[in-house]
Order: sequence, then structure tokens, then C-alpha cells
Amino acid sequence: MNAAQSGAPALEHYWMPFTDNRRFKRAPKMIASAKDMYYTTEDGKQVLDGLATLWCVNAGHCRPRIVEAIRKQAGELDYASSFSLGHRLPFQVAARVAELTPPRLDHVFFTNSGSEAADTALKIALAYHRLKGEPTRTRFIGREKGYHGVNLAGISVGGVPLNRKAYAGMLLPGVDHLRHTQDLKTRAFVRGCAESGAELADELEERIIPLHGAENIAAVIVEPVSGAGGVLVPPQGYLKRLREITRRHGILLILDEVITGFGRLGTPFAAQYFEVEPDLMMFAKAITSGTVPLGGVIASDAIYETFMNTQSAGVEFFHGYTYSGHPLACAAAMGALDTYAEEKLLTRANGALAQAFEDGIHAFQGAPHVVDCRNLGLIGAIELEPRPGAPGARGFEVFEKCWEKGVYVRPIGDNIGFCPPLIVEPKHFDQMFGAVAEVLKTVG
Ligand code: PXG
Repeated sequence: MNAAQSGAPALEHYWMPFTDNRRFKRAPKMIASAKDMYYTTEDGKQVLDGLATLWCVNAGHCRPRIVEAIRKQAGELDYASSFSLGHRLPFQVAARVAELTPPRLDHVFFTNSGSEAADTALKIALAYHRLKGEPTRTRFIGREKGYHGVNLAGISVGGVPLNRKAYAGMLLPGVDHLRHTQDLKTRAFVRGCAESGAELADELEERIIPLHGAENIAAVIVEPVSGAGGVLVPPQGYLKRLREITRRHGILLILDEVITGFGRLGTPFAAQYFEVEPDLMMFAKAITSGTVPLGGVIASDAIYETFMNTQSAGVEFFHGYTYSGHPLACAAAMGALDTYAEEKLLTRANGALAQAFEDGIHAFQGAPHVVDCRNLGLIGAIELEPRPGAPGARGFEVFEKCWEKGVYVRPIGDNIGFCPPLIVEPKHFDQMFGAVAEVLKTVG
């Protein structure tokens, strides 16, 4: 039967994101449906979702509360703008997000994605300093291996070289980067946060602030645990130190919680896990458990009040998206937040479950090609030695062979990322890590 007879679509029209299109289209991996921890492929195979798909399906797939909320909303109010009009849902979702975040983070600006949340957070920072009478604060400090989406501002403060390479001449000016925190020589195979390395944050005060001048720096932006940079867990005390230094110098701290938000570390947000209160926090992905695009930035009272109180009447912030606060996305968020609350998922990545996950990851120490194992809460990775002259090839081979065995894990270069839905059970760890262990024996 040819493709037309089987009803399969032509493949050339869809330009797939972050994909080797030619390779995929030679041997497509097509998913037909999903439920809880598993996908079903078009050829009827069950595949365990070991990455909450793209670090976002925290409640598991096709959960009834979320499905029903979206269905109902689509028939009731399909779309309404938030530009000088309102409907209840985004107000309700914003209040629930504010309840889950640290005390002084209270005001949510909705976007559709994490990339837009990055642009939004950076723009809030610039406009805030200007309103405060400090218009020279325009520089941003990101971190090597940081990932803040793919828009030009996000890749400028981000530190994933391949995402920046083609646009090198056109990135935002005035950006500097902190060193990343990984060090295979002194901190490989550490369980959770390493005891050493907090001093890496001092680079901000010792090198970057003297070089650029604190009065010229708007914000520092980091992920609490970097995800797409390879799952890098911060050293103990590192984020607290960044917070102290930024506060001392009037620099805003933006935490990008697009992956860590909504229970990944066993607390609603990583800010609570690390006991650090940022000025701005970005979220996306798991706010709807990945079902409908929604992201946002939650701002501190001080920032919001500056916008509201220091300007004469009129629009306080010239920014917004057609779909900011979209009814379907907000309905999905309510369904996801209800599911998280009812099933206590936001504190599940803790205790015995997180310990079993950690033990499973660290059992790879000594396995073929493995040069590091990292974990925190229910996020982790193993790092493989790259094949000489072919970085990423070994990681991709592991991904493909695991898929054949019915397990989806994500290659991030030569790192293999693990980030299961928060409904995961120990038996799923056995399946996931078991498949990777078998595959590693067969990878050259
Ligand atoms: N910040 C972080 C920390 C992210 O992980 C974004 C921002 C951007 O979100 P949107 O919704 O615009 O994609 C992300 C997204 C990977 C991978 O290779 C990770 C992401 C996206 C695509 C690929 O693991 N994270």
C-alpha cells in the first residue's frame, strides 16, 4: 500500500522544528494517541514517555479534568481578547499561579510560550528601570548553556552555541554570560546539588559588574536547573549567592522556570526548593501540562506597582500578544492545576520516588560511554562521551534505539535527558532505565 492509499499525509510540507527533517522523513516516527505515561504509535506500539514529551506533560497524557475543561471551553467562549476587554479565566489562572509562587510574586503577564516569556521578562526589566529613573540599566547577563527559547532576545541571553551560530552578528548587544556550573573533573557523578561550586556565582561581582558597571545592568537571567543545555544542577548555595549579589547591586534576578515550574523538583517552583525569591519568574509548558500553548511571567509587587504608580493614565506597558490569556489555554491551565492539586503532583517529586529516580540514574556510573550522571527531583541526565568527530551522534543513536524498544528519552547532544510525567511509578523507572542500559551495550 502506498502513502496515498493508506491515508498517510505527504511529509515535505511540514518543516519540522529542531529536527533533522531529511532523516525523520526517511523513517518517520508517528504518534497516533497518548494516555497517561504512554504514547501509541501509528503502527500500534506503546512507547513510555520518559521526558514528559518536551519537559511539559507533568500530569500525564489526556487526563480527564484537562480534556473536559478544554472541550467545555471550546463550546462556550472560543476566544476573547484581553486587550481592553476581559473574561474570567486569565484572572482566575493568574490568581492560582500567584498562590503557588513565592509571596511577593503576584502579577502574571500571559504569553503563549516560554520564548515569548523570555522576551516579556527582558522587556519588563528594561521598562522598569527606565520608570525608576535608571535608564542606563540596559545590559543583560545570561549564562553559558542557558536556554531561554528561540527568539532573538532569548538566544542572545542563552548560551547554547548551535542556537546562536547562524545569527551571531545580529544578537542583542550589551549581553554578557556567566560561566556554566558543570565541571566533569571535580563534580561528575554527584547526586543532587554539588557541595562545591557556589563560588562560580561570584564571577558576577568579581568580573562582570566591575567590567560593565552595575548601573548599566538590568537583569541576570538563569534557569534554576538548566534543561536543554544538558540538565545542569546548580551547586549548593549558588542561586542564593546570585540573589544576594543582584540585590546588592539593584540588578533584577529573572528565574526561567519553564521546565522547573509546576512540581519538577518536588515544590511548586524551584524558587521554593532553593529558597530564592526572584524579581521575575517565567513559566510555560506544564502550566497546561503541555496541552494548549500558554506561558507567562510573574512579576514582584515592587515591579508591578512601579508600572501602575509612576505613570500618568494610559497603557502602562506597551506589550502583549493576540492570544495573551486565551480562553482555551486558560481552561486547560485550570484543568491542569486542579489535577496537580487533587493528585498532589506538585510535591510528588520528593522522598522515596525521587530517591528511586536518583538511584536509577546513578546506576549508570560505570556503564559504557557514561561520563556523568546528574539528577534533582524528577529531572536528570546521563552524559555520554562524544564519538570522535561526531558530537551528538552517540546520543541520537541511543534515542533511536530506545524508541525501538518502546521508551522515549531525549538526546541533548550526547546527554540523555530524563524528565517523566509526575504521575510516574517506580515500575516505569525500571522500564526506562532498563531500556537505556540495554541500548548502551549495543552502541558503538
Ligand atoms: N525556557 C526554558 C528553560 C525552556 O526549556 C523555553 C524557555 C522556551 O519555551 P518555548 O515554549 O518557546 O519552546 C524552554 C523550552 C530541548 C528543548 O532540546 C527544550 C525546550 C524547547 C525545545 C527543545 O530539550 N525548552
